[in-house]
Amino acid sequence: MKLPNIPTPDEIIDKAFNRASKAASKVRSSKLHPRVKGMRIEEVRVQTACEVINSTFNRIVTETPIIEEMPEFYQDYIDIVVGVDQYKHSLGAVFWALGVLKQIESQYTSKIRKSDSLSAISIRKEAYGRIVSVVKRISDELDFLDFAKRELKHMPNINFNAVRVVIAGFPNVGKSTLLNNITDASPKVANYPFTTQGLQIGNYEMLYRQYQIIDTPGLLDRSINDMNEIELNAIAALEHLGNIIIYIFDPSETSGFYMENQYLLYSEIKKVFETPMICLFNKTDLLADKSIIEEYSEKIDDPIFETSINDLSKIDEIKKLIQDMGKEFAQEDQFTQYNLRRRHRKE
Ligand SMILES: Nc1nc2c(ncn2[C@@H]2O[C@H](COP(=O)(O)OP(=O)(O)OP(=O)(O)O)[C@@H](O)[C@H]2O)c(=O)[nH]1
Ligand SMILES: [Mg+2]
Repeated sequence: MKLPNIPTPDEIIDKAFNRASKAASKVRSSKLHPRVKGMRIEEVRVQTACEVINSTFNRIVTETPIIEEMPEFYQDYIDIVVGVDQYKHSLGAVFWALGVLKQIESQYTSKIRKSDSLSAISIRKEAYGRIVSVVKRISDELDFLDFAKRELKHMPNINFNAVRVVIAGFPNVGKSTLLNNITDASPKVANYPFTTQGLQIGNYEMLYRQYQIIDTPGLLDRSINDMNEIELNAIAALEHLGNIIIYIFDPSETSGFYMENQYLLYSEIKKVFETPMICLFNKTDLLADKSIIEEYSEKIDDPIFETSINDLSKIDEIKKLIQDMGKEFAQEDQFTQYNLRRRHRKE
């Protein structure tokens, strides 16, 4: 997500006062009558300083997306990464400063106009003091918005018109390897758990429909209260993004996790989310006998595939199943987009 640049309070104030001085110099070299010139100089300084700051603040509030208007996944993501309350509070503070600066501008310019050249200077100084204190007063909020900009830069780009498939499972079971084989994405794959730090996304198109595959970091069968930011984002993806969940088991247990625990997590996901699921028993190349697959297959009602990194023949079957299961999702959106594109081309 691209958020606006946030200058520091000192940068904001320096820029405003510099511009104000330049505007004042123009008045100073003008042909105004000396009796009004002094007042006009101070009036222009206050006016310019307020306007310059307000144009920065205006840019910040208009370019920062309104949380409530975003899809739920983004709202959750922002909440997990930086905190929605603080985000709203900080934006509210910038709104507040905008309003106060407008008041200062009209109040002090009118005071200056009613004064004489000498007292105009002290009125302007008072206005400057108030301007500085308003900007400093929201320095924590500006600081937060700058932090949010950096943190949210890598927020994943979700295609809400695509059929979205979320890959879930324990760490190291082969989730990113599957994403790699199914789409054009090249996620990091390594032989130790927790390789995937954030959400990895890959896309493909099949028969005019778009598919987005979202690879999540490994989850453990533990309570939501014990989860870290990375795991919470994976849960947010399961909750708001997945039209379909692919759950990967590692029956070889070379990932370092017992099948029983992997099954517990699967049951938990099944209980909490109503999303249709596909199950993969992966790393079958490492299995001497398949009794463990048979044992767990009996407890699972969802479609099951036996997969292995050495045998990609199942990938097409999995894609075909995703296509069938995904028929009911996003179809209207897809057609609207398609028709719009066609109409656009005709015009
Ligand atoms: N032998 C074998 N190794 C596999 C298979 N699938 C994946 N691996 C290996 O298992 C390791 C982990 O694979 P990843 O795809 O990174 O696993 P992940 O589930 O994404 O792991 P996290 O992102 O840490 O949760 C890598 O070394 C893969 O090469 C398979 O079918 N057979
Ligand atoms: Mg991974």
